[in-house]
Amino acid sequence: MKFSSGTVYQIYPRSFYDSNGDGIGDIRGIIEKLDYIKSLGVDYIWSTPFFVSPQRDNGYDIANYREIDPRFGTMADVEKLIAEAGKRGISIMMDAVFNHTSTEHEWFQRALKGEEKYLNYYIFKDGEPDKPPTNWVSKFGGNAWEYVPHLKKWYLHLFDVTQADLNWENLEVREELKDILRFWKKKGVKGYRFDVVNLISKPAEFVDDNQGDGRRFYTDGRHVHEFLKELVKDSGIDGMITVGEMSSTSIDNCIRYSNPNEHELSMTFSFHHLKVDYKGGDKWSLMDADISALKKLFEDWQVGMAEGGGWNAVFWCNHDQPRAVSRFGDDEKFHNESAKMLAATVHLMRGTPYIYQGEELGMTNAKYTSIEQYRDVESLNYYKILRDAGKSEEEALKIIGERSRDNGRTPMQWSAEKFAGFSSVEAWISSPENYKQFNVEVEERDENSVLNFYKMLVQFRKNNRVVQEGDINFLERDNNDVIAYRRSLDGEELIILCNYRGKNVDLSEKSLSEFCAAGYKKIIGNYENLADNLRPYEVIVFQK
Ligand code: TEU
Ligand code: CA
Repeated sequence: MKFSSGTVYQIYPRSFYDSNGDGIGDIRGIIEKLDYIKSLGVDYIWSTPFFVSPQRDNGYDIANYREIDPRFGTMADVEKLIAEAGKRGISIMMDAVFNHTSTEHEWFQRALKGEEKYLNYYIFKDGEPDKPPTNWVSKFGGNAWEYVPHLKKWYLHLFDVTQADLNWENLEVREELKDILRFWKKKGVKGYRFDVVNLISKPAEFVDDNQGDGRRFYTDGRHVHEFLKELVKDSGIDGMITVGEMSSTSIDNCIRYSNPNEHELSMTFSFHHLKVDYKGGDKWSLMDADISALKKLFEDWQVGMAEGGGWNAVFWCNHDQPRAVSRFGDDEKFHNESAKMLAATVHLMRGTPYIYQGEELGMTNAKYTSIEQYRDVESLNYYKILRDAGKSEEEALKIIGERSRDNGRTPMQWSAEKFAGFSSVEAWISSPENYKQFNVEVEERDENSVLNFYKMLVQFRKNNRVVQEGDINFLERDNNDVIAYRRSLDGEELIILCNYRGKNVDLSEKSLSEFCAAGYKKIIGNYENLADNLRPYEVIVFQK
C-alpha cells in the first residue's frame, strides 16, 4: 500500500520519556505523551524494539519477540499504548528485527547445546579456531564470524557478536518469523518496519571478498524478493504499512521491494544520501557534506523510484544518524533557518516522510567531550579501532563526535527543566546543553519555532494532493548551493527552492523576481519577505 498523505513519527523509547524515574524512557512514557504526538498531526508511530533483550545493541538484539523488556514496561502497557494511540487516530508500527537474534534467544541457546534443529536456524560453519570461514567485516567492526570452541563451529554475525544471523534458507525459520508477525497483528499493530531486511538472503557459497567487506555477497541477496513475498503473503500483512530498511541497496531493487504489483513492502529506507559526508565512502573519515552529490542522489532516487512505480520513505534522521541540523545545516548561527529548510526539503518530496523524535525541535548532535559519555556499541568499538590505528584521543573524539549514533539518542527535550524534562533523575545518556533553548515547552509557545514549522508541513501534505501524488522534477541542477524541485499535478504546481549554504546565493535558471513576474506566489518560507536572492539556508515554496 502506497501511503502518500500521511507522516510517520519514529520513537526511540529508551530516550523518549521516562515515566518512573529510573533514567530510561519507557512505554508508559510514550502513552503519557500521546497528546503531544497527536498535536504533530502524524498518523503512525514506529517504535524501535522494546522486546526482551540484553540491550547490547539497545534492543536490536532480541531474545524474545513476544515479550516486553521489563526496563520498558509490560505487555499490558503495550496493549494500552496501541489502544490509546488508536483513540487518537494514530497507529503503531512494530520493528521487526528478523535478520538476526540475540545470542541469548532460546533458539541460539539450544543451538549452542548442539541441537541440530536450532543449529540450522543460524549460519554455522565447521572450522578451526584461527581461520574464520571468510574475511567479511562486521558492520560494527572486526571479523563477522565468531568461533564456538565446544561446537568447533563458527557463526555469522553481520552486526555485533551477540547478534547471530538467522538462516532464512531454512523454511522453519521463515515460519517462526511469520508467526511473530501474526502475533503482533492480533495485538493490533498496524504496520511493520523491517530491520536491515535486504541482508537476509545469504549466498550459497561463503567465500572471501577480495574487493570489499563482503557486503556484495549478501546485500539484496539471491532470494530476498522471494522471501519477502512469502513472508508478507503467509503472515497476512499485505495491505498494511510496511517499510524495509535497506542497507547499501540499489534503485532497481527498491523498486521491486516497494512497487505495489510486487506485493513485498510499501516503501524503503535507503541511505546513500546520508553518506555524502563520508570521505572515500568511509563513515570514520570526515569531510564536509558534498551538496552536489546529495542533490544528485535525491534526484536519482526521487525520479528513478517514480519511473519504476516504487515508493520512498523520505527522511534525514533516525536513531542511527547524527542530527541533520548539525550535519547539513548550521546548528548555532542559523539553527532555526537551517532546521526548517532541511525539513521542507524532504517533506515536500514524493514519498512518505518520517520524523524522528526531537528532529521537530531541531535537536542537535550531543556535543560530548569525553568517551565516557558514549553508550553505543558501535561508537565504543570504533573509538578503540581508531585509537589502535594511531589516531590521537582528540582526533578519535572528533570523529566519534560527528559520526556517533548516540548523537541521535540523547533524551527528548521536553522542557528547560533539569534533565530536559525527560526524567526526574539523570538519564542513561546525557543531553547537550542547548536543551534549554530547544525543547517542546519553549517551541510550542513560539509561533516561529521549528516545531510549528514541522506541524505546518505535516498539515500541508495532508491538504495538498500535489504533494501526495504530484510528479517531481529537479531544477537548478548545476547549482552547487541549491537543491530545488518542482511538484506538479493536474495543472497545479509547487516550486521548492532550498539554499544549502550559510550565505546569500543566486539562482541560475530563473530569479526570484522572474518567478513572481510569472505569477508564482510564495506560500511557505523561513524568512518573512522575499529578497533578491536566497538568504542563508533560506527555503521558499512558490505556488502557481
Ligand atoms: O541498522 C542497520 C545499519 O546498518 C546501521 O546500524 C548502520 O550500521 C549505522 O547506520 C551506522 O553505519 C539497523 C538498526 O537501525 C540499528 O540500530 C541496528 O544496530 C542494526 O540494524 C542491527 O540490528
Ligand atoms: Ca523508565
